[in-house]
Amino acid sequence: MEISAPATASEPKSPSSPSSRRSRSLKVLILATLAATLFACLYIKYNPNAQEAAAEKALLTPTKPTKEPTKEPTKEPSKPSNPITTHTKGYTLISTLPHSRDSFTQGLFYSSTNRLIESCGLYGKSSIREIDINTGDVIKNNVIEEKYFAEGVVEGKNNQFIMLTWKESTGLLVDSSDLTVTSKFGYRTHTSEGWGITNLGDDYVVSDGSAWLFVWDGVTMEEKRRFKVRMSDGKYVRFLNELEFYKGDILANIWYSDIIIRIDVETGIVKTIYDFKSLWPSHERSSLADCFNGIAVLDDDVLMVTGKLWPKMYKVKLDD
Ligand SMILES: [Ca+2]
Repeated sequence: MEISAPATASEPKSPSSPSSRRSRSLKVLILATLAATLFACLYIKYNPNAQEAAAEKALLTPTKPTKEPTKEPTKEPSKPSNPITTHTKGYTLISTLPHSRDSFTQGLFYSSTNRLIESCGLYGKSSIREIDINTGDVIKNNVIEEKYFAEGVVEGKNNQFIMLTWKESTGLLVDSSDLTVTSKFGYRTHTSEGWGITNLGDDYVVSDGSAWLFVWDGVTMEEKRRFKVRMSDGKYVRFLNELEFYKGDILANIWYSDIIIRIDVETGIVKTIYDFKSLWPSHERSSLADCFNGIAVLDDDVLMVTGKLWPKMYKVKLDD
């Protein structure tokens, strides 16, 4: 009986060198990697859920920013396609009348019942008063609480006047018949201050000493929109103070200047600068007088203007 030697499992069926085995293993590895990549691509391409998961993973994976975020806008605000050109104009003086020297004028308006109403500032001295339109005499004066520095004032709804306060973020509702404060409301602005207020249809426009104007809803007193006031070249105009609605636009005193600007309410662009430097030239003023402030429209064309602690009020007509 012939006995053959048993073949071992580990014995190669054909002889090969170690280097050729490594080369073959490498090829297998490369082919396997290519096949896996191809499979993954096809899987993602034809599986929407996988695409979504891949996109979400990319969003959630933090990436180091390549540069610091821009803190300030680098571009100027875009100019309107049909820009308004700012013009400088003057005024015509009609007449003058006395102005109480204790009037630190913050707001001035002429009511629908033909009453000239003025608000006066300073802590402990703030008041709302009615002035005789013919003589300049103070007919009625109501001093308000010491903690409030009165600012702009305007005619409101339901026989009330609305008066702002400087840093108290509080609006005062004033009974128009006796000028007493009947209630209050809170508000917020860009600077947290209140400066000027006037009508805009059923709503109100408010300034806060910055370049912003705020449109408040006439019923809720909530802000509906805000816009920045700028010259036709794009430069912002700060320190907007007392306001007045005039022929569809807004007039504004600029704090510590002798000009009144006329603002387009849709674009915020200054249409006209009215130069009042000659009204009471600064070199003629006493040291007691403060700045030009206070605008009231008496009728279509006639305005009353004055200043804080100024001895006169002036009826003027703006040049066309
Ligand atoms: Ca006014």
